[in-house]
Amino acid sequence: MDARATTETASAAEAQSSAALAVDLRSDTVTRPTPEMRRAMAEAAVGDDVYGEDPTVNLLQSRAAEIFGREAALFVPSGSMGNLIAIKVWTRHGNEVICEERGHINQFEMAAMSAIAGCMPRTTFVEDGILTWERIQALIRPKVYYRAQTALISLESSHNMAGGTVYPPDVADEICLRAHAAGLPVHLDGARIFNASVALGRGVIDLTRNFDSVMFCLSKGLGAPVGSMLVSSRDFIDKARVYRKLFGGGMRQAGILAAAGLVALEKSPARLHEDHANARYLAEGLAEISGVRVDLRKVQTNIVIFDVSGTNRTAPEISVLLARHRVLASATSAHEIRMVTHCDVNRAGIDRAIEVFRQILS
Ligand code: TLP
Repeated sequence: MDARATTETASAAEAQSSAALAVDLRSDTVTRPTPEMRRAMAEAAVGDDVYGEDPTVNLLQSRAAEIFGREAALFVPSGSMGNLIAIKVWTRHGNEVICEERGHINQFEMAAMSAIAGCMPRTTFVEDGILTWERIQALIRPKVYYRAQTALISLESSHNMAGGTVYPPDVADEICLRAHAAGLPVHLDGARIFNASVALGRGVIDLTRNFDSVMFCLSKGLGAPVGSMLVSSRDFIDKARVYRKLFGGGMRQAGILAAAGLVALEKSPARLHEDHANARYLAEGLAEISGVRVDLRKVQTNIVIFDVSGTNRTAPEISVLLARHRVLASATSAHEIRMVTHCDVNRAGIDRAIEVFRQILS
């Protein structure tokens, strides 16, 4: 056997087992499929989904449409592709898309909105990430032929980089209704819409009914290994399917993945309140450490973003020290760290994270 291959395999396995031993708070994307998901994957009925013949994908799509009270849904490989497809459906080259400055579509999607959809982001910064109609209205271009035209508004709830904040339903509804009156569609990057739903105690239909399209992720807090969904009208989904293929996202026996997604969709929302309680407990624990500043009002879901400038260390330095003690977190800037709770970290793990944090700063 090739010695190099053996070494690589060993180090990949080592990396996996040390990540498994770690308290991994880098993201809720790091979860591993549950035994129930793995069983469902092994037993999934499959077919060629490009031909629309995968029964498990079709079931996932019809359940997602039903849960969101929409005509249709589409299984896509990632949240980023789902957002890009929505932008493509709603816009043409040379259009503008209004979003909050730290929105995932603006900061973390490889400038795909411009590189692939040919659109310019038109952004504004709001401390808690929650746009209002007043803010948006000021960014809409006048309808004159010599200005680029606004074609889409995109909101994010929960707002990842604002620390998991959620749109109050009346604020989101007002934006959607006024946008429609102005002839503009509104897309929701609802990667974590189930977290928003749990935080607000309102069903996802209720929170999303006025949006023209919604993307949500199966592979974040819901714990599936791969995949996101677009939900909307039949007409939108028919167009979205074309763009999914154009972007290389046409999958074949994808029922293997959809099977885990179905388990995630049916079972996981009911346990998200545990992640929220852990995030609050974590935030309160961190807030007691000297030099750490946490805005507890923003800790509404499973994300805690906090400021470490008072510790005399930078956020990247702290995250390296934490990693040495197998507590993993992401530095999101020179002085801010993000920790995300999820189903693979329990209360004991949170206690360990707080304790290690306290130790490395003392
Ligand atoms: N977010 C990831 C990173 O890309 C930052 C994370 O660790 O939080 N919308 C939102 C609001 C997201 O947070 C993410 C992923 C996506 C879209 C994209 O989903 P994927 O990773 O499936 O492309």
